[in-house]
Amino acid sequence: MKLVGRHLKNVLFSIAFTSLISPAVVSAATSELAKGYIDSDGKWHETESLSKKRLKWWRKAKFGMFIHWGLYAIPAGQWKGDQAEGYSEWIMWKKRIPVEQYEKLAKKFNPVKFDAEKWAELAKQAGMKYMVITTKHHDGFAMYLSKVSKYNIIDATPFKRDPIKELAEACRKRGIKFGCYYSADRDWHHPDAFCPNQGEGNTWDYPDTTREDFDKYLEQKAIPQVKELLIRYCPDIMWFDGVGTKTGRQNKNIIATVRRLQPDCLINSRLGDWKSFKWGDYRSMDDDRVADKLLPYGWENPGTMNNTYGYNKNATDWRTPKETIRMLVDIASKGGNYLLNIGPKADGTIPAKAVRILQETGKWLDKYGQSIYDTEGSPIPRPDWGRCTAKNNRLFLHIFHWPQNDKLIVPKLTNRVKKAYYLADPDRKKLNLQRKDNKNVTIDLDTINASPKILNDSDTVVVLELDSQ
Ligand code: H79
Repeated sequence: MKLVGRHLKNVLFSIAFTSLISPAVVSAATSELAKGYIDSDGKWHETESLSKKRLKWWRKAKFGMFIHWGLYAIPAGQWKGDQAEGYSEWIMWKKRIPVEQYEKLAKKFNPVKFDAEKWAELAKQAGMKYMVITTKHHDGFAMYLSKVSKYNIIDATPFKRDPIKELAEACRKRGIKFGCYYSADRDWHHPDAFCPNQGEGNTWDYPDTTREDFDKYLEQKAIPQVKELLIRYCPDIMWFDGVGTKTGRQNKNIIATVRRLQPDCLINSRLGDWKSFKWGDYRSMDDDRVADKLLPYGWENPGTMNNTYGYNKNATDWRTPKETIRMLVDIASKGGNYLLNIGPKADGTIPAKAVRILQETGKWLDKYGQSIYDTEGSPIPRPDWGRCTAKNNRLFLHIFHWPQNDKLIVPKLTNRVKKAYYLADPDRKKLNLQRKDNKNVTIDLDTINASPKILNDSDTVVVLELDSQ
């Protein structure tokens, strides 16, 4: 009950709403409560302002934890002695593992060291404001108690605990928003979720393409499971992963399901075409991709630390904490969010390298967080020394490369400038400013007199206060 809390009204309403009223009958009259409405053709309608309202917390949050955890953590990128590079969550597809064999992994899945409190605490320490975890990846295995399919963590593993429930509670206790990743387009376990157009379906167990009936899969499994997630965990985000297998009608059906049951729940853009931003409240860029410039809508980088989402014991190309911090700054300077992924191990622990990255980033955010949270993208062109973020009348100048002679040049700023100081300087000692002919502003960084405590190897931040916004 505690978990349901503030959502209770919506859920109770929605249950009544979905069971008593057929979608076609619902009119604009109920739109206040449902935040949108379904017309007589069964189409979902809503306004941009509704989406903006829903997005408010998310735009401020900037930094979230993505978690890829499933049966694939057991092979961890290695199958029968054979290495599989990259995405370990794709091992079933890469090695064409028959359903019957892959299912056996469930019997071995017993992550006794899993501790939801520890994971949520780590996210908090890292300065992350939301968490999104895989509830079902492409392998079709539900990481929560599902009545829809026995292929789930309670019914099929010796573990018999529901990590999604435990994490949702641990996050909410700490004020961290909670989201469910759900792979709607692919399901290598279900014979009807074939996705032939992408060639990324399970063709080894189900080679007969005439059997494919995507509607059947959606009706039997995906939609009922999405409903379970919405009602049981009241997610703040439904993070759909897809590749455009579904038709417009099928996508709308999924969206309407979410809106009816959890009107405030955010939906990412990966319904329909992977590349476009046609559906949902905000845009998820391609895996590991960052926008090249400031975008006029909410966007997110679903990023890995090491070119795999699931735990891969062979992964070598780990990013450093410094690179991670700079990535976060780069993303914020373009108005986006960073959904940084971890791939926990099959025993329930988080790889030490990931923990270090998170802790170091958290330490930096403890000091410099106000230059990230609730900021907007840069109003000036990208400077060669680093990045810029902004909030009201303040610009945050993020220095990645120290400028020659300590002279930091801020290009193309038309506002009048008031003062500049190091963000980490408790005395806010003013730095000298110069501007000639209303052109670039030059700040004298005065490193000789600056305390070493206010300089940072990953990113030193200088605040520039402007006269007006
Ligand atoms: O969950 C993570 C990925 O598993 C998932 N999205 C993120 C968040 C994802 N699903 N599809 N894709 C990513 C794109 C497909 C990539 C592929 Fe490949 C390229 C499939 C086959 C070639 C990379 C290399 C994945 C498997 C082999």
